[in-house]
Amino acid sequence: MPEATTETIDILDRKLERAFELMDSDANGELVEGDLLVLADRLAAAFERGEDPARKERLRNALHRIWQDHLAGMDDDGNGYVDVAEFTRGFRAAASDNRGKFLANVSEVVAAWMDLVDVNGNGQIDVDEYRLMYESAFGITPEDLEYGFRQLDRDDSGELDEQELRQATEEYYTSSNPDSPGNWLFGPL
Ligand SMILES: [Ca+2]
Ligand SMILES: [Ca+2]
Ligand SMILES: [Ca+2]
Ligand SMILES: [Ca+2]
Repeated sequence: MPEATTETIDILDRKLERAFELMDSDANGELVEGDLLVLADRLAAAFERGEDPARKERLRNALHRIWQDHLAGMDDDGNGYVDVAEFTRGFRAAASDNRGKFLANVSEVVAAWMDLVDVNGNGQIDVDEYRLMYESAFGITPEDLEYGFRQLDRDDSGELDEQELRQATEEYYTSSNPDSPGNWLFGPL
């Protein structure tokens, strides 16, 4: 494997730190399984489609699997929680050592999340739904949102389909390229 430059290391670390912040619901820097369950409840409560218990359960199950299969084993110092350094190290390792299973598991989390956001229920995410996904969570400018959406919508159809989301998820968690469209999965970095 060629040595990565400092710059390319930073972009993947930044994305993983962003993912950590998303998952650490009480923002105390200590990731435990309870954070993921709170996250599932919070997202389900934020969207009308989350009132359907099956959708909420799907997201909880997907996050539980991430915990069980990957995160639980990342607590290297055994202090009962995963900190951001253990998380970035562990995610990098999981994405290279156990890539197929890891990507299937994170894709299921993204799909379950998108299923809450898919207001019109057509199985795809349009720009209004994409906006809805972030406006409650982050202070993102409309320009950034539109730009990010266009990055992810590779075939310019005006909708993000499952394949586009899967590709974005893979790039988000594994690519060190600062220009990867998938870097925009969770908005600007
Ligand atoms: Ca926490
Ligand atoms: Ca730890
Ligand atoms: Ca839709
Ligand atoms: Ca598309």
